[in-house]
Amino acid sequence: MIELNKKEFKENIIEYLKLFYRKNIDEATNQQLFHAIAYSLKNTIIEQWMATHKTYEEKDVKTVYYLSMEFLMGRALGNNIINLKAEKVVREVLDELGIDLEDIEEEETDPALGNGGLGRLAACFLDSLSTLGYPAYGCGIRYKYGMFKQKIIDGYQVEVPDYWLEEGYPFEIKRPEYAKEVKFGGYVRMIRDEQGRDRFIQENYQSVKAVPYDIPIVGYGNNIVNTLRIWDAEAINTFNLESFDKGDYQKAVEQENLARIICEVLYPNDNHYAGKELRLKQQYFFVSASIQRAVSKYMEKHNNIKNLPEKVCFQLNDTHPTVAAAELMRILLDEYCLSWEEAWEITNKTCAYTNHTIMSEALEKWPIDLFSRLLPRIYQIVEEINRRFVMDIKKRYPGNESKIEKMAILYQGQVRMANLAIVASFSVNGVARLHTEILKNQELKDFYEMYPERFNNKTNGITQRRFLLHGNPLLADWVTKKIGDQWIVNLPHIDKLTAFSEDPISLREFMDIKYHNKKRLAKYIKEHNQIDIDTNSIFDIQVKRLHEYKRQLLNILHVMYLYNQLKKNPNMEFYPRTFIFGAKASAGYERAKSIIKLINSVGAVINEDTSIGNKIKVVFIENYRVSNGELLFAAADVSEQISTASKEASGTGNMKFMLNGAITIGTMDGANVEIVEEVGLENAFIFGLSSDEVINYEKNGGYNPQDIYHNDLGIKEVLDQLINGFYTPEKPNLFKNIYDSLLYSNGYEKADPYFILKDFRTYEAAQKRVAEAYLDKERWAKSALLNTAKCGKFSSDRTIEEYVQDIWHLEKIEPK
Ligand code: KOT
Repeated sequence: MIELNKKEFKENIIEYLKLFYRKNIDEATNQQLFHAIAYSLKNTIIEQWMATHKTYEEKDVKTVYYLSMEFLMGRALGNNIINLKAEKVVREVLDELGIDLEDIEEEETDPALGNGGLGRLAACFLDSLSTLGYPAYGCGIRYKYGMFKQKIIDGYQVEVPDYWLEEGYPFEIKRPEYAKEVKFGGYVRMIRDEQGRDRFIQENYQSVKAVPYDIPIVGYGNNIVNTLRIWDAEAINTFNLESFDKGDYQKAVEQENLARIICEVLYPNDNHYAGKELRLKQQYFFVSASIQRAVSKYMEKHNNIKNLPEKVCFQLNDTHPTVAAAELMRILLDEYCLSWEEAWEITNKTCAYTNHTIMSEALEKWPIDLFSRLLPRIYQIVEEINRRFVMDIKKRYPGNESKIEKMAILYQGQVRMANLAIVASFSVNGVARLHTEILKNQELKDFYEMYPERFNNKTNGITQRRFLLHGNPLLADWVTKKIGDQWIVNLPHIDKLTAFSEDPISLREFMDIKYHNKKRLAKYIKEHNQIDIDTNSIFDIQVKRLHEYKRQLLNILHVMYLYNQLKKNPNMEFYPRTFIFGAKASAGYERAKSIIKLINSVGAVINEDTSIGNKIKVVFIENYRVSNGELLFAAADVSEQISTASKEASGTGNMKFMLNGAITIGTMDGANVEIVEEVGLENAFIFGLSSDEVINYEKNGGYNPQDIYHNDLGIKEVLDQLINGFYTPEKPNLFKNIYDSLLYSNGYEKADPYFILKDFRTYEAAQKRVAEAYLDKERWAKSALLNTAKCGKFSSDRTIEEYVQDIWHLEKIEPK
């Protein structure tokens, strides 16, 4: 076991401050201290990292490469301290130096190389892979600008660039020795080589140099450190004076520009395909570099490329890295001169695909002209994959054109990436049981019929190390005191808490901790929003990306409804409630941005209205991200998981709240179904249309929200307030777009496509049950505690074990 040595750690901090900044401890800024502490910690991490890779080499292990456009890592310092089990030593040293660890952690900007659930899932998976001792690389892009920082100005979202590397990132290491060239554009020339084989040569292309940066992923207390490898682009060095003479000056400039822009920025779209050429460049860039490197690494130790699937698996995190399959084919065909059949067999045994959404606007469909111009050789290969696949369809369904229409990879001038991913992979998985069933029975029905053995479910999970041990230390300590610390690496153990669910003293302790966490959040809100909130009120929290299907609108419309009721009847029975929202909207998603403005406008009016006796407060948390997420989950009483049934593939915020003892109000969607199955219907507030009902309405052209509007006065009053200037007298038309979307169809969309009015009354009734339930403090405490106790299934450790068992077949490396 390589452990953090107290004496060395302390000396290193002092030494680094001198070396980097010419400062003594008492002169250094917190930012400088952060860097010195992070580097000192890295000393230990590096030792473990090297030892891990030595073991991997000796054992010649099989490795999974998790290919993802997004890794939403969040801050590393606190997490690394926890996973190194070094908290005690670090705190002792910092105490001796008069430094407060929490202050130092605040100095780290969240690396936010992801949008939301998909990117955070990748980060949780890396944590679990290391903790469980499985050999893995995360492969992604070193975006210069990550997810934008959100400012709320006058109630509107304003996007501010997130230059996360400004102060340098202490945990990364540049590895120029593993750089790879990635080629774009040009054309393909076929030549016949000396052995009489056809060879395909890409000519007149532009290329960039992909340079990897490695970030350590520390396992929990097991000496294992895996790698997140993110690629940066540098110009290939052709830009010298000679170029003027050669006439390729233009090309040299273009190559430089390409290198400059390719990793510039993360596309801030969640669940949405924008079809931008630069995005496809990003995809091919990191995929090509990762696959080239994985193949070279394999060939350093093995002599037969045909056994690649025994040692390598590429997991595609949604369709974004799907060019991986064609890139691997290219390498096998063009560089290793395998036959098509040989190359295809290897590719098909090496690639596996995870589907994360059925939202049609998220489906990647690249125009063929763009795709073939940018990736001419890759396109040829896709064409051939498609040609052979269409032959298979025809053989299986003679004369059935509709099968080709639905399943072909190339169709009507587009490359359909999901179809390519399914055809090229040996495994296709959804991310929650309901989602996988919808894939099999609806969205991907034809593929399921053709390849039933490929389909499987892997219900998502989250890491309890970050979202309980780090994010909620009071509760983590209490749990450990009650049942021991096994839960940290084996979350199902937390079920032992069930034994305390009838014990009044334990219940009081549990709720006391919740209260402390509510105070911590109230302090944050006071500092950031200048709003005083009642820590005895119900903290009702919805934090996630802003998307219409997630229905933040349903939530705020209900708040407006409650406010109307209270105004009319100030003495009505009403338990004080604090509605907390946090959400970023994609920069170009106008309706989502209107909803943010609506939430803020409603808050501005209600929070100032003394006539309702502070019974409702509405808070919008600016710049929701991993770090303030940890505070929010810990402080929640109620977890809002209210997506239109069938739309949320899984959700993972739902699990983070549950782990921290919040009770779900939600629809039977995504992983909510499995959450309720674990905790029991009596310990959640479920409402709304089922996914079957939603799907049925959709098949039959939607429903008519006008009936509801005209017949339900409470709803009508709320909707009318969107267009009569009730919340924004100076701009009465501000929310007309929202009003219209709820009541009228336009050329593209049906009226109320997310069934907000349809579900309004059942939501309202469920919220009433929440309010009533909260009055019985002991009953509530029991439910809350049971949510924590029953969340064992939702650890990403369980999810990873299932991926390993069913898909990756990795060998577990035992701690040394
Ligand atoms: C799609 C396109 C671009 C960027 C992100 C997506 C995306 C995100 N697709 N699905 N997701 C979410 O993935 C999470 C992890 O599996 C799920 O929990 C969540 O329900 C998806 O919406």
